[in-house]
Amino acid sequence: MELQMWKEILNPYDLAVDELTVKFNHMIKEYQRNGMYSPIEQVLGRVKSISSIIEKAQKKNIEMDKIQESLEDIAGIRLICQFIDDIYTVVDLIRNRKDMTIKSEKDYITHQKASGYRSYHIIVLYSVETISGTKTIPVEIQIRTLAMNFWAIIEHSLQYKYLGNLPEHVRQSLNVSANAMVALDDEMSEIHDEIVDSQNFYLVKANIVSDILGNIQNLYKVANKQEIIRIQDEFYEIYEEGDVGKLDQFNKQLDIIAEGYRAQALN
Ligand code: 0O2
Repeated sequence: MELQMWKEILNPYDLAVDELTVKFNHMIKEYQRNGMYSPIEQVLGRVKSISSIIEKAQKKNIEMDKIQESLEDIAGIRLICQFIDDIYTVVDLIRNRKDMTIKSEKDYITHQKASGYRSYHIIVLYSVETISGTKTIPVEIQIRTLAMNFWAIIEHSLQYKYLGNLPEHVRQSLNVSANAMVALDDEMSEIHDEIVDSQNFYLVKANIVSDILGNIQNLYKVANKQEIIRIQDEFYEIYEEGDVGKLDQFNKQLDIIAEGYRAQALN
């Protein structure tokens, strides 16, 4: 096939990778701007090189004119996450999108490959507008953790170096490091839970403080100045201690005081 032909064939794949890279990067920005944790850490995109396409087509006995229908990973997006749970969050985000349709999914995390490879693969059908009209093409989205990505990159380059015939000692090292990768991700998942817990803890504290401030504001209307000053001083003292239990207790006391004033007003 002539180089010009390749360029024409690869053009929509190029566009799809560019567009999807922008879209997924924008998701990260949206999370950050809203002060939220982003399940996506990094977005990478690539169009398979012509030599890799030819190599894969030969390996799979695909005729050159059938490449576009038969190869689903000419356009590839890689989404890197911090934690395993994030991967499944990202999978759900993709499932809910209206600008792509899921063609197939492979969960190599639950079903780790014999090589040790772990990753979640989704083939989506994605439409791009080119000067010759709308083209709908498959895009392979690989979703994996930092640890999974590290292992896969190393293994891939070793496979390349040894032309797929890994010496026994290299194979063993890759097995050991694959186990380490699983252990690292599991360990990190534990920390993930702790982070979520601590975020919830701060949310609870923020809500109690907001209730207290609302209560004090309401008491301004009914209580005398000296009592308000006493309540405020007590609040600052407890707040500085940082004990959420004490803040909650204090808030309940304020509720009782406010209730007392309400009852007085009714009599
Ligand atoms: P590249 O250079 O990364 O694009 P097949 O490729 O024949 O195994 P299939 O159906 O195309 O099968 O898809 P599969 O198994 O989902 O794998 C597609 C891609 O996943 C591969 O593309 C790799 O990127 C990655 N992958 C799958 N298995 C392994 C593995 O054992 N080790 C590593 N490092 N990566 C893997 P390509 O075209 O092989 O390579």
